[in-house]
Amino acid sequence: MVKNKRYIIIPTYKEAENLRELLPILRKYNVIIVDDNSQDGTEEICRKFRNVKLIIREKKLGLASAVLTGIRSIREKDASVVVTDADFEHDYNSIGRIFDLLSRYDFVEGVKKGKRLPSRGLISHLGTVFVKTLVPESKWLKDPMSGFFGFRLKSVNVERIKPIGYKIMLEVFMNLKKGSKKTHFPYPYGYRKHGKSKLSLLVMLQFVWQVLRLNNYRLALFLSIGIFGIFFNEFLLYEFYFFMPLIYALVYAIVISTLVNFLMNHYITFKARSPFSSSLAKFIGVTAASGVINLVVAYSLSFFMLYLLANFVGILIAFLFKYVFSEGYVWRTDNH
Ligand SMILES: Nc1nc2c(ncn2[C@@H]2O[C@H](COP(=O)(O)OP(=O)(O)O)[C@@H](O)[C@H]2O)c(=O)[nH]1
Ligand SMILES: [Mg+2]
Repeated sequence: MVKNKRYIIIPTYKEAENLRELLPILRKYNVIIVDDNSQDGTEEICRKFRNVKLIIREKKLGLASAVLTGIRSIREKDASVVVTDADFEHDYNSIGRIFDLLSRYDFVEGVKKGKRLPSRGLISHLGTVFVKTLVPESKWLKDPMSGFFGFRLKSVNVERIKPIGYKIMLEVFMNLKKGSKKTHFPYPYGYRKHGKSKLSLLVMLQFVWQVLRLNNYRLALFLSIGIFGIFFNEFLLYEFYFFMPLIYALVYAIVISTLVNFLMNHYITFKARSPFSSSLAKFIGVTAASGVINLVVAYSLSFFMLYLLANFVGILIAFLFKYVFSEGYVWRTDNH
């Protein structure tokens, strides 16, 4: 290995041809290749380089866990680490500058600049919106789907990282220690030289699961509390209607169930992460707006489909609206 504390981690699966061209340009650094038993000549190529440490895992276990295996293998506590790929999509000429930045920062995010294939650009854009909505703490990241980044080993709670799927940068970022200094680093995005991408439907589903986990299942709680609210509202209406006219019974049932919905979300889903009174005021506004959205969508769609189905679509859209605004406005958090 090289006598400096600069480590590059590259997860690989069937990248022998790319590695043949890549390893000669990384001689200045300690390179850790975590390969998932590709059996394509990767081993022979790596053995030719004294600065390369090769870790071979038994079988294909995923990109994120490969990177974590690499991180755990570093003995020097004050090491700087850059994570990259083997297929020339990342800009290897920038690695030196990322290491330089790591003398002043704890975390450097590689941000793609330049055009991409339209289909991949769209998937990546949707993924970005999805993460930023459900995990507000990730808002600082410009390219949360990126796999090109650097960090100081001692600034990360490595033992807390739970690797799943592809998005290891997001996981490292979420486990940065408090007060870490971060910066962005734009780099020109390249095209894969040899072989093909390992991105699959399974990997995309793992990403959705990862985001729901980082979201602490707030979306699921919000939905459950909402469904409970429907039954609670009906129950109240049924009881009140025994001793008051329907219009009053409706008003009481709606007001009480809306307030209970607020209290449950305030204390359970969002764990009182913003002040009670301002959250309540915003919640009432958002609830009213979502009612209007439900009405407008249901009425417009009723010209094209059964009114019950139209209303169901209206309820879904209103629900999504309400959740997005609960997360980013009613109970907005300014962490990170
Ligand atoms: N060890 C390991 N590496 C992987 C795995 N999946 C992908 N990689 C590597 O991770 C890097 C990025 O993967 P790639 O398929 O190019 O993803 P894309 O750039 O998002 O299309 C490449 O170097 C891959 O060889 C895996 O399951 N295990
Ligand atoms: Mg790639």
